[in-house]
Amino acid sequence: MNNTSRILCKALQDRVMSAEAAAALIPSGVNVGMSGFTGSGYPKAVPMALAKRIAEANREGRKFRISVWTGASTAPELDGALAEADGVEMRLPYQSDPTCRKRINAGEMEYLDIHLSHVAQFVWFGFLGKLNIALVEVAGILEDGRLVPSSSIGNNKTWLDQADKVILEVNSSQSHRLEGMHDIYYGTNLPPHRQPIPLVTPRDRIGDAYLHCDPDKIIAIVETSASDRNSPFSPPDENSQLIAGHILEFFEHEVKRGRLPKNLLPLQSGVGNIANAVMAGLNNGPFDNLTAYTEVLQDGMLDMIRSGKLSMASATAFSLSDAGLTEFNNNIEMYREKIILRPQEISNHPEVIRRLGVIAMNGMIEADIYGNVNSTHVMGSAIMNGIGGSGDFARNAYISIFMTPSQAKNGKISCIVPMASHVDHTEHDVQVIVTEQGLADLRGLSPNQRAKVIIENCAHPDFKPALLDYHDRAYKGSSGRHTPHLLDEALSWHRKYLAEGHM
Ligand code: 0RQ
Repeated sequence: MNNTSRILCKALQDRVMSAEAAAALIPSGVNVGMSGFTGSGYPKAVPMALAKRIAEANREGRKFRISVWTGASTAPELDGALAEADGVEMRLPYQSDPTCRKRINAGEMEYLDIHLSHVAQFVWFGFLGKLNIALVEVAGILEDGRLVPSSSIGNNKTWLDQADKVILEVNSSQSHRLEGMHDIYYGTNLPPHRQPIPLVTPRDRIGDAYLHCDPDKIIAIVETSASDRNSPFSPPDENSQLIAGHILEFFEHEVKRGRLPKNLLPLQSGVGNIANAVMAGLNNGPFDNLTAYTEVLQDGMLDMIRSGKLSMASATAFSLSDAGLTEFNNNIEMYREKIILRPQEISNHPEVIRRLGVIAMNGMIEADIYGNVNSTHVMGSAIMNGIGGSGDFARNAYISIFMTPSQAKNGKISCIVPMASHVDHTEHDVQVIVTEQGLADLRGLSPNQRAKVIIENCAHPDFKPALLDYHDRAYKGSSGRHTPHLLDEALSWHRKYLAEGHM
């Protein structure tokens, strides 16, 4: 593929049309599988044209709604526009858009928040109903109809395979040198014939660099040129740096004890400020020849590749700032040798995560004193984003780390609580908890031992006495002493925040 022409397949050229014409091919009531993962590789034009159509229909009193399935979060031009138009019946498997969040929490939009590695299998087996239309951004179409994937893969392979009809957006703002960076696994991946995934290091290629699609299913092709969302990157704040420091110290300790190799094990890192701070810490730290087996590649990992600290990164999507994207495009010849993008059922595959011994590092909303982690719900009921890939990694990792500042809302709320108001990761899947106060290594500890270490090492001093007092009284007063709780009191902790108006 060259940089001037992106639709090389002659047989498909007659299907090129405007975004409005393509959006007119999507009827109300359908399930649409869209590309997009953490703000990259999402369709930029058709969802906005569709949102306009939906808004018009709704104004005229004709209810028009579709269900939107994606890889993960997208951008205002997709989630924001469709939610604003009240055009989404069901959203899955992950979102982080403020308008979507508002509608979901107001009961105006259904949301199915599922492990990202599960989506493809759920669709293949029909657990989610029929996928009617795939709407997928690609970087180009080759002469023979093969598709050059864009800046994320997510569930695109599944959407193209499973949908009755396909609409493609061909985005010329994506570098044509993305061609060859992807690895799409087309192996037998369904029971009862499922085979082992033949991937034993993050650098292994096990598939094809292109996506395939039956040309007869392609009903529209739209040319676009807008770039990805590219959220701004802020330098790590003090808490993030402290958290990163604790994690680095922990790694050094583990290497000394012979429980981690000198170049650690493949790293998975969630998105956001803390994750970037950990990457910055590793970039200045003592470990070399690191690898990543992760979902999302942020600026921090690019920095590590550039400095030579990170020798290989496998992911399913980029999530870069504008500066990160410029750096990537300017030096793409170097980066393309060190980055592989895969479908999310492979980037997040439990079998591979366990085999590689991934070190998983994810953010959380709160953890309780026994190590149960809430990643998704404020006050046990209002969704923030979703579980995303955190569960795929946490359960199967070699070491599963959860990180948060010890307090939220300007110190009004403790992120260490007696009983998590919602549990995404149980005490059995959480091995290390870190706040700016310190790190709690929970491996090998019983619930009461864990409570002491979590409160002592991770809770903010303003909340420590109340948590110690709770645990002490629960130990004395609850019916069982294995995981002591005073049930009435446990959740009044959150009730107090509500009463004070912090949530
Ligand atoms: O809300 O901005 O309205 O004040 O939660 O909190 O501190 O900015 O932290 O951006 O790292 O997000 C768990 C949400 C953390 C994220 C979560 C409020 C806080 C703020 C965000 P405001 P911060 P982060 C890879 C892995 C699940 C998915 C995942 C997440 C907002 O990490 O979505 O891990 N994880 N995926 O004020 C009340 C508390 C709170 C609280 C924070 N205890 N009580 N509000 N907040 N703690 C990526 C993918 O899977 C795609």
